[in-house]
Amino acid sequence: MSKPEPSAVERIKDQSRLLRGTIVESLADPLTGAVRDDDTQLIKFHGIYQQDDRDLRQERREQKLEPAFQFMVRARVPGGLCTPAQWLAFDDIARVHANGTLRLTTRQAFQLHGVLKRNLKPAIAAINRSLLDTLAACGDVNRNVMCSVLPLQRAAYVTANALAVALSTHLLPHTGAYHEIWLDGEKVVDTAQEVEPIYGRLYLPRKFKVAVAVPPDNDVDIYSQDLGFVAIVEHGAVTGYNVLVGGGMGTTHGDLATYPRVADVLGFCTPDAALAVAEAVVTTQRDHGDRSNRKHARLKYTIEDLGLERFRAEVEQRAGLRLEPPRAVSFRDNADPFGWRTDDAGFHHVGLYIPSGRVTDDGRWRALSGLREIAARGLAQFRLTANQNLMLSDITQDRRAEVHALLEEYGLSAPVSAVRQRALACVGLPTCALAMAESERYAPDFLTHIETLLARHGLGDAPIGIRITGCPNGCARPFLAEIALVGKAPGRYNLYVGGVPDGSRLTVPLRDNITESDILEVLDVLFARYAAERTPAESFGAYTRRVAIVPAVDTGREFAAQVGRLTAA
Ligand code: SRM
Ligand code: SF4
Repeated sequence: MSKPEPSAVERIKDQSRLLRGTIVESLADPLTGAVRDDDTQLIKFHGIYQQDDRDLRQERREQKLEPAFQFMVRARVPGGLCTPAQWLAFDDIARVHANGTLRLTTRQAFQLHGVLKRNLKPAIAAINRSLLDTLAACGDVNRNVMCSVLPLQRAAYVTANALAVALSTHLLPHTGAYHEIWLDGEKVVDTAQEVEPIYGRLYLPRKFKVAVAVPPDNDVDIYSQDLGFVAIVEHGAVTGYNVLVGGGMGTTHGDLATYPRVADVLGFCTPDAALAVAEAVVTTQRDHGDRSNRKHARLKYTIEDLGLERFRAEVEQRAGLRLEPPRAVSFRDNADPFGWRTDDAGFHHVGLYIPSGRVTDDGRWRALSGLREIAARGLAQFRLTANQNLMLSDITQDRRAEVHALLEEYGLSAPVSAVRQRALACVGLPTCALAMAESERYAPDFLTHIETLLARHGLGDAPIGIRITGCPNGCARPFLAEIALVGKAPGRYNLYVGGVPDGSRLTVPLRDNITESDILEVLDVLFARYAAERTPAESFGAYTRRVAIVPAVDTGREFAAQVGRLTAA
């Protein structure tokens, strides 16, 4: 059988001279707000997406104008840890070069929206001056490396965070393109001589995601990552990591060959072996991943195709070591910690709720202004969480009262229901080109309906995890939620239930393509039963599985089979 043709993106990467393409020429073209077609793929590796304001599409079409092109810029923040000075820098960049809001993402990164082409270079230069950058925040490379945020066992968290930073640095592309294009760095004279030691000139077949978790917190949703390191902590110190591989969320409506997948446990490695193991996993994916079908190119499919045993053997051979049997771990929760905590070294931390990660000023809730003030006074470190929230951390005893007062003054400690605190919603409309339905803009209203329903059934404080996405790509990791809505068309969603609070099990497809009133009707019945029949401390997701409201679905293929049954019905 002949080898399938590489995908169009492979051709673009191949001809790009290590990610240069014609980005410089695209930026210089004053006749359009867009970049050239091939460059739209290449700028992703530089942390940029070309978008247009979808709210304005129709009007602009009628006026025979080109779409309102603008760019989303994503900055890598390894482990989500950002200094007050960096927070201030992003606050400033958002006002001067973007739409005046900051967006904290589900991967602990910053996103700026609404950046015009002419503002890209100054924005990226300013980000780099803050000692963060946008290189490899998107594209077929390793993305922002995540790490649990709550440093209660301080030494273990410092080690875990250091690993996240080391992984991020180790897996960065080596091309000089980024510095040349955005920072006026010296031009590489002969790009043919330039090498990408880990990726090679075609980079990876698809995006790649890594996280480090510190049990019992699974705030980074470790089972959804291509590669996860689970810290094994003994007597306060990290003795090694369980290595997880092959998690992923993305699916395509109507394509049963695509499915979300919970990561497998590959084995245990010592701390000094972690980088070698990571590199071996990455290069195995580089060499074995599917380069013809991008819908089948993530590591999860490579592992399904190779089999876990062969995959492990390949990784061990490349890393030059044997993985040990995994250690026993148990996770408590994949949500963020909220409110005040004190770690074992006496530092204080406070988890703040940021609705869908959008930092802005909205009535009495003035996050943009309040957080700027806290940053300006240098009162705390800023930890972006994997659930779009923020932890102000490392606050000393003598500054705690001052932080507390500022949080009150700016409305940031106003009480919020448990269900709202745990909710995630992806960006969706109007910026996301792939959105089929509203998500971030819909979440507040939908959650109000849910709060009403829960109250009606005496479940007011039930901490049920709800996640909404505007399409099945899974950016808010919906397929690990207790309840998920996934956009199918304007005002229509697929409904899923049955994930569990520790983030270890997939949701189960329950209804296809239904409206808000249908969703609320289904949930009304389920909440009534849950209120009456749950066992003490039983989560909503675990309940739906126990009483078999949903069929058993644990693997990606079972998930796809259930989608097939639903859509055929
Ligand atoms: Fe995502 C594409 C937003 C986390 C799976 N994601 C996109 C794009 C760039 C749309 C596009 O390609 O044109 C979205 C930009 C929207 C906008 O206007 O800002 C987008 N993804 C996001 C963010 C901002 C969601 C959020 O509300 O926070 C998250 C940014 C993370 C970051 O800082 O790097 C984000 N995306 C995720 C996650 C969650 C995670 O990584 O933990 C996933 C699921 C996990 C996974 O990858 O399996 C995710 N995004 C996708 C996919 C589907 C990938 C797949 O395997 O099929 C796409 C589409 C694609 O790659 O083709 C996508
Ligand atoms: Fe866009 Fe879909 Fe991701 Fe939401 S899940 S941000 S709609 S790609």
